[in-house]
Amino acid sequence: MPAKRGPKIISGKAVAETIQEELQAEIAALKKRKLVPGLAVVLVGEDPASEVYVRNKRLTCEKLGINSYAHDLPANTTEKRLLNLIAKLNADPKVHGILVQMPLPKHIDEQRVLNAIDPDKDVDGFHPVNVGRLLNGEPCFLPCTPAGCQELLMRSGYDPAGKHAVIVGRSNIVGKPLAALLMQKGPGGDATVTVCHSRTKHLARITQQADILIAAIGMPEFVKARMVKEGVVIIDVGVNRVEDKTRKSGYRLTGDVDFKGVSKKARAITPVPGGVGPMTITMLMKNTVAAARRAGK
Ligand code: L34
Repeated sequence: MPAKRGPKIISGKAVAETIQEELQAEIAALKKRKLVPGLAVVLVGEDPASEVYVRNKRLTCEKLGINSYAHDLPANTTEKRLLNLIAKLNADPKVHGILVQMPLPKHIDEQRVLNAIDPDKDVDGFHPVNVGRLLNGEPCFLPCTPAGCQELLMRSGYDPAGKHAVIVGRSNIVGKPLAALLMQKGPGGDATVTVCHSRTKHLARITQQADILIAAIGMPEFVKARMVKEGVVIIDVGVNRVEDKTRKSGYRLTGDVDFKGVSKKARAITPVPGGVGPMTITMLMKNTVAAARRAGK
């Protein structure tokens, strides 16, 4: 018997590079019109994972020629001060996009902060106006992680149209908006979508039906081989830090999927790191360029 080949590894890193090259051309065209896209990146407190993600976002801005405006605030910043900053950024014509990295410290009401961002600068797509537009199928800023998952599927040759996409996780950041995107009529959509979560009964029976399985529950290696069918395409959104004393950092990154086990059955799978993470960042850049283009009209 021939040796079974492993799954195709869907490299988010590589796809992100391609999209970034496309963006660089657009940014160059905007610059000829003296328009430099600007992104305000707001970080409150010192969550170590958030610090890494925010650094990656700022570095990518730099690489592409987007102006990034850093606002690092201490963990004890009041909600009022943060709202004041957002009001200033809303009014600043150099700032086309505003990103407030989540999670925020517990004493700050996240939704109140998101509601304060001008929907035309809401490059995360978290403002209720943009969430509503997404559900209605109107043009809007697409939330970065769900948009990244969709692009990754389309550009890797796994069109979700007519497929059963099962999403594990129902967060406002990933699960809910991704369900809306994949069920949307038209390119990148037309899937039959099932959303599962921590209270779902017989979860494995449902995940076993997935043609495309998206794991976004934030639990390391939650999805096991027995929970998927042969030939499934897997998008692993999880970025979990698990203790690993053999590493200098003291931890390693792992997704929400048992990569090794599931690889025996999957047709294709995203790695962690190097999968959805770089796509999230790239979609943020794409939204920022779109915001600048619109502001210049
Ligand atoms: N406001 N908050 C707001 N917008 C977002 O879109 C996010 N998200 C999530 C958390 N909070 C947010 C992100 O930016 C998750 N997220 C994110 C961004 C980048 C990466 C992971 C999550 C990333 O760069 N991941 C790398 C590994 C990074 C590492 O070494 O830790 C990867 O290759 O997966």
